[in-house]
Amino acid sequence: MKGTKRIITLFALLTAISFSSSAQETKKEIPLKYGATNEGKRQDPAMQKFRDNRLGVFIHWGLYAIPGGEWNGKVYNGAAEWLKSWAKVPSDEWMQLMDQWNPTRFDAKKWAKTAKEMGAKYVKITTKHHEGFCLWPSKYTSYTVANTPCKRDLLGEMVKAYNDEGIDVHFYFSVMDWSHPDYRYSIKSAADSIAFSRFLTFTDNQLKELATRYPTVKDFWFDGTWDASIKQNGWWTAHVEQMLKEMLPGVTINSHLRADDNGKRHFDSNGRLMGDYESGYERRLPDPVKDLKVTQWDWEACMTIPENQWGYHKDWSLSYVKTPIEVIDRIVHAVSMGGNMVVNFGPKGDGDFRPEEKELATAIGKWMERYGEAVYACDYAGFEKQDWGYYTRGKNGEVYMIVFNQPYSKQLIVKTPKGVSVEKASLMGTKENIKVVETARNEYNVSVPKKNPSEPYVIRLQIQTNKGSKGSYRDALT
Ligand code: JFZ
Repeated sequence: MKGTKRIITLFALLTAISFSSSAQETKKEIPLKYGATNEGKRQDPAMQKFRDNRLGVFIHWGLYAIPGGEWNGKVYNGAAEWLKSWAKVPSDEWMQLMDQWNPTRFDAKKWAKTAKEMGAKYVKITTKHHEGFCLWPSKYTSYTVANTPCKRDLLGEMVKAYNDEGIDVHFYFSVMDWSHPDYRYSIKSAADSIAFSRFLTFTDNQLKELATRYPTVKDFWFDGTWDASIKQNGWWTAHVEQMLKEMLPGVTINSHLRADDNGKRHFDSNGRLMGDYESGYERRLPDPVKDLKVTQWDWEACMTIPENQWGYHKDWSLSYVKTPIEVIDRIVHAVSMGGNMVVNFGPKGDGDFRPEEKELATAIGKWMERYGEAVYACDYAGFEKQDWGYYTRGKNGEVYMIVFNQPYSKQLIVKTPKGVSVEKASLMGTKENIKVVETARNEYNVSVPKKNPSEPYVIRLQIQTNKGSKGSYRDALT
């Protein structure tokens, strides 16, 4: 009896607490079975590694690399990996490309070396893109490398080669599969529902197969999850996340996979991030001033080198192609806001990279070798953005200024948060100390380097917190 009484009291107390806290909240919590599972950023070692890596490469490689954007003599300007769709090629006809899949110049070790030299800490590989062709010999479909003249397990060779170079392997996986007769864009009938549930079992099998065959995989980046059929089956996306996490402790999953009970994607109906990191920044980045909310969660952006070509396209003259400095700018931009950046490569059908990509990888690698300290394991610094470039913050609290725009005044303005002072500045990669002058309360002029560097450079700031202004500067009284 005593015990029951105690439970009742406890219950009354808990109800009172939950009532008073919900009274303070403006929005009512929507009950969800398949909503977010994490509270805030994951802080376990696997997630920290994901975050500290900061720079990755994407590999888009599939049958689309053979036609390279051209079908029956017509060159399509759209993304090359979507050619089947642009040219309205039936799936069985498209899959005949498998007879030509024989990448004689493919050398996984060389690929891994290129990524390493570029300074990438991880690689995201398209195990299967929308077309449905698998880079591993899947038991569950005949559309795989095993049934091509090549026959080799290309994915397995890549996993080994990248891992041997110390590079983490992430798997890109498209749920939408143009080759599968049971795939549905939406569920409109009982027959659709039966077919689609077969399709989901097929997908589960493929995912389990990948997780079992390649247990060193660190991450799954899902794609092709935007159709109504998947939004109508939010439960399945939660199940996949759970299944992979049980099979591969520490594995990270992108928000792209997920839909909740109400078909809401990325963020659940209560506004919480689903999956472990937000993956909606595709060829775009958050505004460094207006979108600071992104610093509250983990996120990863990805970008193409031309405007929008992920798979190999034979004619890059059809769109603007970014320069190495523009790519480096985007990498730093992402890190300055607490995100990762993945730079895409679309190897050719023969297994070689186009020269432009090789040159870009070398140029990025050179810069990263010199200034990577301001990128790897760095995060949002909490300083107000200035026009000269971006700030990042290292693990020991040091703040980096990555200067992309050299000012005529020869002074780089730094505004510090309240109670934070700049003690010292030095030019990364040299012994040069940089002059710092306090110009107003929480404002400094940091001089540009004596000799104008011919590339974006990094100034390392030693800062102090909980310290008042050194000078006699006061805020204006209004
Ligand atoms: C998808 C694919 O359709 C495309 O071919 C490529 O593989 C790319 C990496 O992913 O396209 C996307 C993915 C995400 C968004 C937009 C297009 N997004 O989040 O806005």
